Amino acid sequence: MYGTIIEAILREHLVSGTLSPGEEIGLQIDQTLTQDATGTMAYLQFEALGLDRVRTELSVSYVDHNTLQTGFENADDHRYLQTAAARYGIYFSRPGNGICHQVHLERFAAPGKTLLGSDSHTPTAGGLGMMAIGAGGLDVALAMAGESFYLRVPQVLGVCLTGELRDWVSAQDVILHLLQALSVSGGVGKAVEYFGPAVASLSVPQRATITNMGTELGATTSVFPCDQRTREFLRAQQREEVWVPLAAAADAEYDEVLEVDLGALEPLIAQPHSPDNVVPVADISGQKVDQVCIGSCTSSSLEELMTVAALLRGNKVHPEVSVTVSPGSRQTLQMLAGNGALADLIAAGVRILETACGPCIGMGQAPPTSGVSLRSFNRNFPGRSGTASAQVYLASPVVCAAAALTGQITDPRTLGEPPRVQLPECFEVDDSMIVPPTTKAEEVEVGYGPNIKPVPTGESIADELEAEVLLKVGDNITTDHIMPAGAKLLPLRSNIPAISQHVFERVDTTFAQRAQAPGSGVIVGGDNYGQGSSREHAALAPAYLGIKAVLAISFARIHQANLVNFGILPLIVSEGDYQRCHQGDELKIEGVRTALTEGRPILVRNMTQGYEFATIPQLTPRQAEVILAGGALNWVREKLVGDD
Ligand code: MIC
Ligand code: SF4
Repeated sequence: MYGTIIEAILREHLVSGTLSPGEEIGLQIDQTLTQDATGTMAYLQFEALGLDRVRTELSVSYVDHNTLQTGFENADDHRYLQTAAARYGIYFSRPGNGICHQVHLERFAAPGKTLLGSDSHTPTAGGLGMMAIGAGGLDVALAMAGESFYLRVPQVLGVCLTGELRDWVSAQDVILHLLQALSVSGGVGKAVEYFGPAVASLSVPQRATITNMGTELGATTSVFPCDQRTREFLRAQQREEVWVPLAAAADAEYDEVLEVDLGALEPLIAQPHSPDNVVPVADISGQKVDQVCIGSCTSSSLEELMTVAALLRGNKVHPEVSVTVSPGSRQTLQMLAGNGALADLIAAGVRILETACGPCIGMGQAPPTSGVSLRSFNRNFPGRSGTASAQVYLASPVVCAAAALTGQITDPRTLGEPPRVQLPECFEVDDSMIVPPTTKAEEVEVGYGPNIKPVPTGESIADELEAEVLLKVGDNITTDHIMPAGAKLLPLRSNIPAISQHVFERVDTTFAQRAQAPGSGVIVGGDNYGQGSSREHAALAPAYLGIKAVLAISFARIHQANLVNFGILPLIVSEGDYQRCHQGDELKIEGVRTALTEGRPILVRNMTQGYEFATIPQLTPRQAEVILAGGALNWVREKLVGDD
């Protein structure tokens, strides 16, 4: 990683450890962000640390995921978040102000700084040269308390961009191309750094689309250089003062290099049910669609939505297609309203939704039974849309707009000349929906509604575990499988006892009940277990049900850290042992504490089948201490007491 931007930012923020790939380091975090679906837990955990004020340079609390308010629960969460923000010195971006990643890019992100966010798409801010990383809420709470953020040093994958995007080809096609090449686990343990002559041809919002969806590669983060285009963007946001030039050294060494010729790309589309199931749009054109949703933190910038509006101007959406647009931020919505593009969308028959995550996280707009939905989003995991039988496809906003007009998947190149939009020199800056920290914090009373329950704390792990394999699942299991979201469940994010009853319900409706009865159990998973969202509920809720360990061939980064934070043992098993183990098998795991202390493999006896196999705890020495302490909150408390 010598000479890379990633190395420079890591070095400048290094608190402990050395910069060799795979080693755990402690990083100083400059900024944090949270959103409402993960934020309530993060702030409850921050409160449990007993500090008066955050110790970061800047922390922002956004409300964007759950804005439906189908009952008092959300409204109470919003009140809690707003009062906690005021109490602890945090900026509060009110519901309606936009999706956290879009607003952060526009208003707060700063090149060369570190950002930790309790949302997996936090790397969006890498589009302007920030080292932005997604994590569980507890890690963000600890960063707000001034503690280091721990991560394994990633390898640096350098992506050299050459050529220039052709007509109708978008930034989303660049990342869909990478997903096709590398798969949803191709970026695990890596950070992606873009360089090359074509970087300058991409605007900051285009770069942010690419870094945003870099999350789907499993990458720790994705970063673009900070150049004159970044400076123009920051100037247009009236924030030029945060600009600093950032580029890799001429002799920079990447662990791996991949070249992408932008000029060779064509419009691409991810088919159900994985973002890496990518084919050229032309290959499946003619497939009828029932729904088109444009928006999300991936592709909802002013430029993209103006292009969509220009394409729809004077036309009507297909009568059998329900078309929605959710602008990424209030700034974008306001500017679309001001320049007439919003009127064009409305006239074309588009359903305009709130500036929020909306359909992306199943908050409304569930497709019809077996319906085909085309979305400019980043994830099409099974059931995430709210309809189990839906077929969700992912593509760029122009591909979505083309289908909105024709009623079928359409290669936009068949539509002739693309619309050219003229972007204004300046964005309309109005931060009135962002409440800054108050100077009278001590007078603020934090409001807890009845649905906000305390965060359960873990117990230190026993030396001997006897547990049944409650569930065996395959490869690439997502946190949407483990802890589903959507309109019914997001209101329960502040209530672990209630939400835990829904763990794995899309896979096995009996899971929660079966897990809770004995009070201990293990899960067996394949490759890349826990990919996707950063939601710590996918660890916290199983821990609440009594899950003690997950045995998997490999783990996704954020989920592995969340398991450790809540005291669940992540154990690596070989492919053969994975195959051999069955659901319902009784396992005996002995000498756990000694093995963890000594950093040794842990032997597991399969009592049902009568054989023994070795597992490797996937833990750094610090993480072993955390598991021994019964989770990160206990570990930090012990550490703070020890420091006194
Ligand atoms: C997602 O896109 O899955 C989410 C919803 O934004 C999650 C966070 C959450 O589950 O609250 C993420 O990406 O981390
Ligand atoms: Fe929101 Fe979807 Fe982005 Fe997650 S991926 S932050 S749900 S818009």
